[in-house]
Parts: sequence; C-alpha cells; structure tokens
Amino acid sequence: MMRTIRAVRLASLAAATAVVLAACGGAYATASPAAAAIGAVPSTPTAAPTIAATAAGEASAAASSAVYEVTVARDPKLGAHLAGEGGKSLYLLTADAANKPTCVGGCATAWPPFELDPGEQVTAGPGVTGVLATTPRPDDGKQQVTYNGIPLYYFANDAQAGDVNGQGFKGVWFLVAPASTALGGPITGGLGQDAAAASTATPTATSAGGYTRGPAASQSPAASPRPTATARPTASPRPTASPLPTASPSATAGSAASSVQIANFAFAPSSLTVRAGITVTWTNTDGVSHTVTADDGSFSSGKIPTGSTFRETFATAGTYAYRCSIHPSMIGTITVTP
Ligand SMILES: [Cu+2]
Repeated sequence: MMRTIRAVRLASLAAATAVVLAACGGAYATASPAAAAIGAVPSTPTAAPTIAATAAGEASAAASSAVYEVTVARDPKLGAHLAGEGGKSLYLLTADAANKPTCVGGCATAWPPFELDPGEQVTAGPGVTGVLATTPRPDDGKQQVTYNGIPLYYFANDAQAGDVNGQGFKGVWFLVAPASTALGGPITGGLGQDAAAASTATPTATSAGGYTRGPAASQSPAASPRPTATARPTASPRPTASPLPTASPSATAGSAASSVQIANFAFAPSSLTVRAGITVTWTNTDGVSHTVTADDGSFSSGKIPTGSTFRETFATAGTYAYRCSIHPSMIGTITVTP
C-alpha cells in the first residue's frame, strides 16, 4: 500500500497514545500495553487522530520516495543514541535477534516499528557508523529498518524529539547507541543494557515486547514468538526482587523502620537520614520495575517489580548514594548517623 510514512506513522503514534491514555483510567490492572509508563509520561497529545484518519491518510497518499535520515541524539544523562524520523528516539528490544523482530500485535502498537514503504530509503547521518538496512516484519512483511542487524522501534509514549520515556522499559527496551550491534549474535550495546542485565536476573516474567504483565497474560499478542532465553544476556543468578538476601528483618533492638516510596520514576524522599541500625524499606508503586543500587556497590536490590519492596539495614554511619540501575537518572541518598 502506498502512503506517506510520515502521516501514517504520526497518526499511529498518536492513536497509540490515545489508547494508552484511555486505558489509563482502568489503572494498572487493565494492563494496557504502555500503561505502565504513564506514570512517567504525562503525555497529552494535542490532537488524537482516529483510526479513520489513519486510513484516510493511507488512501490519499501517493507513492513515496522519502529519504529518512538516522541521526545521533545526545541525552544529557544517558548519552548518545540513535534517532529517526523527526528526531524521535529509536529503541531496541533485547528479545530480538539480528534481522528477527519479535514485537508484533499489541506490542507493535506500543512500540511502532521503524518501517519503510516501497521507494522509501534510510540514510546515516553524522556519527551513525553502523549498517542501516531493512528486514521483513514477521506479521505483515513490511520492511523494518535495522541497525547493525538490530530491528528499530519507536515508543508510542515519546511525544517529541528528545523524549526517552521508553528507556529501560521492563528491562528489555533500550535506546540504540551508535555502537549497538546484533551482528555478533545477541543484541549488545544498547544504552544501559549491560547495567540492566547485571541487576535483573530472570527474563521469565517478560514476554515479547516486555509489556505483558502477569495478570493480563491473555492480552499477550498471540502471534508473537516468545523470545528465547538466549536472546538475553544472562545475568547473575540473583533472583528477582522481593524479600532480598541483603534484607535483614531484625534490625538492631528497638529501631524503627523508615520508608522510601518509588513512584513516578523517583525516590521519595530522595534524601533520608536515619540512625545506624535502622532498616529502610523501599516500596515500588510504579508500573515498571526499578532497582535500588548503591553507587559504591554496598547494596543492590535487583529488580523490584511493581508492588514489591526492598529492605536494607544500615549498620554503619555514613552517606550512601544510590540509584536505579535501569533508570540511572533516579537517584537518592541515605544518610546514616551514629
Ligand atoms: Cu527505575
């Protein structure tokens, strides 16, 4: 079908966002594909094109000969990563393999593939040193752009250039760095990918696309091939989250506990002062997993799923800076007084 990729893609992005927003009222339990990211992304499209508008766009468009340039964008915190049409961030899915996209169905609604129509081309901008090519989609056979073999996607909740709201999602979606590649086998080199692999253990809870969550397994895109375990770098044998090995429920005699909420991609309070011996409890109320990882390595929660907690008892006075290893811009400090 001939169409302008720009019109259709923007419409589909907006439509996907509208779906997400509509589903948001149903809260987390309804498990809309990208609902989990809503907390972090108060995305408010000024206009929400309907599906009908998309269809009209397709019908009226003529053959396209557009050329799309992939560029290097620089996030102040995350670093250099690839951007596609309109400067929008491009992502990789670690469950994919070289020239083997696995995100289809509802997953592809939340993560629209970077596709080319017949006649359209993609070129590399300055600093884009990898090989740009295309591979056929497993669902509709359309050509999805690849970078060093890595299938490229956008995130529906990224509203504009510079948005990186999909970074680290479910521990399987990452921004694509200029050095990212799948040519050696599994996908490597996504921004933060190694850190996430080191801090999250088992890939079992995440299905293709990384957006399906347990209670709503029926909403998993049926056609989606399950990612194989080999597609993900295996990490430490540490089990995911909840009661943590480092947690010590029996703090020193009579000490009270202190709490930190993890919400909206932030720790609250971000700075907490406690007496030595006190147990601090972090509770993740976000729709996505986070970690509590000491900068000096003295403690690490592993992945804390939604609704789970992590406890750490601080026996020694000092200042402990920590962050979420999946979303490194999430930082906090525990100050322990004697
Ligand atoms: Cu996080």
